[in-house]
Amino acid sequence: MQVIKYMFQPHGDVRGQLVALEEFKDIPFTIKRVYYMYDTGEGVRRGFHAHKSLEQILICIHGSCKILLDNGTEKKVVPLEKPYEGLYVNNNMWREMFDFSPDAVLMVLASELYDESDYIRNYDEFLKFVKEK
Ligand code: T46
Repeated sequence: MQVIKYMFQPHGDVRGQLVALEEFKDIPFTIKRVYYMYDTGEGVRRGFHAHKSLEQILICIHGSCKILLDNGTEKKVVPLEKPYEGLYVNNNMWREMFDFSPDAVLMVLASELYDESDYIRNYDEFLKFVKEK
């Protein structure tokens, strides 16, 4: 499984750091939605689903967390620890987010608006879906 992690260019000076993200320049799709999660409780694991067509970039803009990626045959755990790194998560990929530090803010840039019908929330259905692809 190929893990695609983007290293964004911080514009740093004596004032600190600034990262700018533009669609089709830093992000490989049109950004239709941004959401973020914070105040994630200790030991919480989120996700447990795949998407039929959604593409996303996950950026832990504060603190740290880990992402489990599972394409149906292989699994990989990717730590997100820097505000300038972004994990590309394609469709057809089971994902779980865990090991959130108490101060973690996980921001997600998404290629589509929220659509519950794009979710595959059952793991057996996910395996069937990727096998049929
Ligand atoms: C994903 C991972 C990385 C909305 O109303 N709009 C939204 O855009 C989103 C993302 C969620 N919601 C609602 C739906 C649920 O009632 O917020 C609630 C929590 O969503 P969910 O349980 O799907 O959250 P996670 O953390 O399990 O998964 C989220 C995204 O849903 C998902 O697409 O890839 O983060």
